[in-house]
Amino acid sequence: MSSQQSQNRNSTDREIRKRTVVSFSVFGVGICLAIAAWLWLFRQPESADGIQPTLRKGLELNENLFSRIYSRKRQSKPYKKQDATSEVRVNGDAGMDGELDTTWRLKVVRSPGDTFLLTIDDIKALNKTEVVFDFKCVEGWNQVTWWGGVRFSDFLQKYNLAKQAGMKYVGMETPDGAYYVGVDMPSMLQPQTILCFEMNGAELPQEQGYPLRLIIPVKYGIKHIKRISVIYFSDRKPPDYWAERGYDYFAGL
Ligand SMILES: Nc1nc2c(c(=O)[nH]1)N[C@H]1C(S)=C(S)[C@@H](COP(=O)(O)O)O[C@H]1N2
Ligand SMILES: [Mo]
Repeated sequence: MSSQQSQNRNSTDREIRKRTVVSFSVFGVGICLAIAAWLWLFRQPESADGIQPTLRKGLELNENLFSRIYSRKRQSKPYKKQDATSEVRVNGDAGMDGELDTTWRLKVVRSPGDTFLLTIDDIKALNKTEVVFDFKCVEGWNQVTWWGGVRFSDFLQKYNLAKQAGMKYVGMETPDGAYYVGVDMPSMLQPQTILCFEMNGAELPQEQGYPLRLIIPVKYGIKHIKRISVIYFSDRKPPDYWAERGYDYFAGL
């Protein structure tokens, strides 16, 4: 080996060693940063729903993105009535104690302090819309089900709630206030979203939300509130039972 060659080889070895040291240092610093970030993240106080504020911000960013991407034009896949199950599952009984009768009234809050009451016949007097869709629960089950009611958009039009339709959210509650949801207005105005009073062509059974529930095929089951008693409008997110327990507020499909 000439001295020139051995000098070249030495400088190559040195170069390799230097690069190895550099890459291990970069790797080490990376690991330290990751650990520091992890510690920082999990030392932050939890928010009310038990989720780290930084992760919560991530969820909120997702929500904003998705609510923009999915416009009012989005549709849930329609099915035929024959595809619908006759044994509809019953799931979720918050706010469902006892039974309701015809003394029930729907309270509509135009704005705080400005309300009016409707009977179920007032609602049935509007055009009926039927919806057959694949109902999906976040727990992992789904079933094709058939519902009847009035489009929420028709309801707003009939009761001159155009100004309210310009707000960002709709809030709904059971009579005892034990179950409550907030839904973004674009999803409420989607043509498959109905205030529902029928299932499988017959009166809505008690355990499915008699006399009135929400059917909103572009959302997971958690938003399909049974036994609605109050409807109100807001530019701020109404409280939401499952969002407070860590689920995504938007809950879109
Ligand atoms: N009032 C009320 N509505 C509710 C719930 C509830 O616990 N209380 N659970 C929700 C959930 S998680 C699902 S999956 C659906 C189930 O509707 P079903 O019982 O008609 O199948 O109702 C939704 N609406
Ligand atoms: Mo659910």
